[in-house]
Amino acid sequence: MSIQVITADITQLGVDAIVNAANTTLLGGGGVDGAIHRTAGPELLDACRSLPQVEPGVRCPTGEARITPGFRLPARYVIHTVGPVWRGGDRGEPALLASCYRQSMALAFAHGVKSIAFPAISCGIYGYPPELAAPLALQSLGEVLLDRSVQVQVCCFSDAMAEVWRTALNGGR
Ligand code: AR6
Repeated sequence: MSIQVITADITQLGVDAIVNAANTTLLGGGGVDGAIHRTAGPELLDACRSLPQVEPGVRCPTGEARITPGFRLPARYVIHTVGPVWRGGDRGEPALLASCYRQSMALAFAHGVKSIAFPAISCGIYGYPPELAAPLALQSLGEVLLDRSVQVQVCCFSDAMAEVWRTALNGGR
């Protein structure tokens, strides 16, 4: 198992799959979602729109994941997952965030992905405190990565965010 923390624009990474921190509509938004759709081109929106709705307007419930091609991105696939909105931590947020990482990795394994980059899911617009998200995410990834040879990068958008994740990777030290 290999987990690395980097500071980069996830849309520029030449990995097999990048993960999108999307919303339940899967029809785009701000933050990393907006950047991924802009770089992938309009085909990505078409591909998302063609995914089935599980209830009106919802293509991916919170905590779940869906996969599409990457179109004009260097990455072959985009794995779209929907993190929880932070509401104080006692509304199931940790379990939902852990589920995002697990379901994204399950899709990656099913598609033969050998390298994957995650953004800091929920740590932007959705307000999840990075100091709480990072150890939880790394633990979830560690559990599914046992005995698997997949390269995982956590792609932070700032050095300050990367520092939080590196501290968590080093066991909080
Ligand atoms: N590369 C890597 N990380 C990025 C990039 C990028 N190009 N751009 C932003 N980040 P956010 P969320 C970081 O808000 O909190 C959207 O509107 C950002 O600095 O993108 O899960 C969706 O449609 C932050 O650290 O995702 C949803 O409505 C992290 O990515 C909502 O936002 C996640 O921030 C999801 O909110």
